[in-house]
Amino acid sequence: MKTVITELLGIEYPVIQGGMAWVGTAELAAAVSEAGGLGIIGAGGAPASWVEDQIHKVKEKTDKPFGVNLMLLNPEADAIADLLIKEGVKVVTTGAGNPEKYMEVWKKAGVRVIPVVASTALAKRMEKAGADAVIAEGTESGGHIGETTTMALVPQVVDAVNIPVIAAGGIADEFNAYKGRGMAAAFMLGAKAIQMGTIFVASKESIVSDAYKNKVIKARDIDTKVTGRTTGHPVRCLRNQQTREYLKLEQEGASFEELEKLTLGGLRKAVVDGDVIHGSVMAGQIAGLVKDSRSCKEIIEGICQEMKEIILTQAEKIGR
Ligand code: TUI
Repeated sequence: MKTVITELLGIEYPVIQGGMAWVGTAELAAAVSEAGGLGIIGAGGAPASWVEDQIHKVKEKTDKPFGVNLMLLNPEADAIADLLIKEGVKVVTTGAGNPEKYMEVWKKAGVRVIPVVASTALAKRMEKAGADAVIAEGTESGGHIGETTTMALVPQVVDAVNIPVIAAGGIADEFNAYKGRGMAAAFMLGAKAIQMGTIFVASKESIVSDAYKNKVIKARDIDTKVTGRTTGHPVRCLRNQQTREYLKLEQEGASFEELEKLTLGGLRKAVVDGDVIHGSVMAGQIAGLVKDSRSCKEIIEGICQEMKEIILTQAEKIGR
């Protein structure tokens, strides 16, 4: 399946894995890349030494292209930015900020730079700074989010820039005769690839705890909550005791420090320890559509194969 993104990145399918902290390990990234998509190591808040180790592990597992997501609030972001060049990583996606200060060195080193944006303003800035593409991530996504929905954001970003746009947020067609419908919709909005996170959290190769996977699989459409709107760090998670307590405290006007205490280390707690009661079970609104655990190959091939068919059959129906 050829698009400008598959050509740019040297991959078989226009599917990119979301850069998920704790979840985007070497195991998942290698599985997505082996399946023909672009696997991503999620640096999250991890030290540079951990990222280095994961890069080495992916290189052992696959010869196919992979990338690293640099979460810009990471205290070791500068060191990780340098590490990516040293290790010859071909693609970097960024999140939770503006990566402008790294763009020049990355570009000089031949790294493909694909920032996640939640607005047309940042998309334009990234294009000017030399980004190869942008990921327009709607508020349906899990984790740290912007305000605008994928449906509204993607076409506006597509019109605002001349570089390719990758759509993210709310795409995870899996358990349905029309597996490719979300991807087809994204392409109709002008996207040239999709990024998915939640569906890969529940995949066979994902190392997250069974409790986390089961919570994603059991989730319904209305089961996510956004905490941290008042602190300026809105984060979407599956609702549990932690989100309930957080939202109550937030409503009562609790201090930033008090709120932070509740979520500190929360993602690790849910992913590694399997504590989905007190931990942060980050997931997107599309979790309700994820109804079983499949291999990354099944997920990617299923969605891409059915996408073209859907576009053709829908066009036929409209024509009638
Ligand atoms: O980054 C993500 N998702 C994440 S990061 C993360 S770790 C974290 N946990 C708690 C608080 C903060 C981070 C968990 N999930 N997605 C990409 C993304 N980037 N979504 C939204 C943005 C974004 C928002 C505002 C990017 C840039 C921005 O503005 C930057 C600027 O300077 O204009």
